[in-house]
Amino acid sequence: MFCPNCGTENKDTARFCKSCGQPFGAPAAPKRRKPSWLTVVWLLMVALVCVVAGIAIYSRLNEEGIAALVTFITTLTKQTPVWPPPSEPKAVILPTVTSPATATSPPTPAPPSATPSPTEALTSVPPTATPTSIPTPIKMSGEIAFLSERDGNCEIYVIDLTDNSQKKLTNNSAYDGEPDWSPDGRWIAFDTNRDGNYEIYIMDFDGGGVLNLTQSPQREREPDWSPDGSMIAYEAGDSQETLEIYIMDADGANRRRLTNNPFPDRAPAWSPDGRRIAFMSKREGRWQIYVLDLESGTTSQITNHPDDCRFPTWSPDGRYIAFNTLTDEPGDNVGQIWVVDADGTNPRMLTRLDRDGRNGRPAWSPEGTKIVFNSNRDGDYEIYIMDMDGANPQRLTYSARDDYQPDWSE
Ligand SMILES: [Ca+2]
Ligand SMILES: [Ca+2]
Ligand SMILES: [Ca+2]
Ligand SMILES: [Ca+2]
Repeated sequence: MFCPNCGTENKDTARFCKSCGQPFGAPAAPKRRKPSWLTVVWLLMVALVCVVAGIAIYSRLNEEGIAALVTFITTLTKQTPVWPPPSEPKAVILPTVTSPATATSPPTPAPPSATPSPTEALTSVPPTATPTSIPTPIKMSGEIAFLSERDGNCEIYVIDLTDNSQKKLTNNSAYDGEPDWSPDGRWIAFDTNRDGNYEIYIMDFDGGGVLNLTQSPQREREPDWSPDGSMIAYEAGDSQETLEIYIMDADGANRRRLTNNPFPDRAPAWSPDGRRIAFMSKREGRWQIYVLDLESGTTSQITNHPDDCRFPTWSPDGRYIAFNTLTDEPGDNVGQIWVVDADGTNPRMLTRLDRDGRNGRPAWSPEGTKIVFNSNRDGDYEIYIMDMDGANPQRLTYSARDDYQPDWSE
């Protein structure tokens, strides 16, 4: 080794320089300074300040901030962010779907009552396919007379609602139609051209006792018994355009004309109190419903509808008049059943179809809770019953030919 003092080379084992006497020996390890107590206190204070500051910052951060921070940190470490911490699985609550029908929306202003407008039917009648079998018979009281062409000719049939059985009352090659029950249910008035032109006939409830009441060269049709059974109202004229309203005794005597104007007046319907007769008239251009007061002789217009209004019929309590509308636009052949208060207010449509179809010829049940009518909604005409608000339509006939013009026995 060389002496660090004089540079003289000495033996590696020498302890002193042979030239200058410098002692060699192992270099002394540097002395480590022990940390003083002040340094320890200082570090503890710094750590305490950091903890306090961390708690303060944590308490001021919201969860989103912390979550973002965690996300940032975990992104750096390529771990899936988890915030908030996983908890117990919760039940899945699907959002409530609010249908348009029940959605809360501003009420639609009511149309002016002077001009009847179609109102939403309480229950619409969806188109249905023609059933292949007749369903369970409807159990109700009374009988419904109607016209059917099921045997190739217009004949009058009766459905007994207690067992849904049907029987044929007329049997000839002429037209037989527009049946109307007498109030006591013993007779049915109808019209037929079996004697050459249309006459008012009556027959008993099983088709016997047929009697021609009018025997005139005019056409007499659409009979309607008075509520006490003593008289019959009907339409008569030389042609379809000259029809007027008439009444006669139930034996055909004492015929009197009630209307007299250049326009056709048709289909009389006696009010339950016997004081008024509703009918349809074309005096305003379209068929509309009118009511004639038999005491005063005054006539009131009941409907003012853009479509034809036809075949009025009183509810048994006299409060309402049912009728049917019929559009006559080409290709738009739709008929609906309506009810209006007997004074002409509050018209409402009971039927509504999504496709073309004719609903017509309404007649009331004896209790006034149901309405029978004819409709070709399923193809050819059939007889249907519905509640007086239009709900629960039920089909009564299933023949392949037309069934129409129903009337419910009282
Ligand atoms: Ca016939
Ligand atoms: Ca006649
Ligand atoms: Ca007339
Ligand atoms: Ca039919």
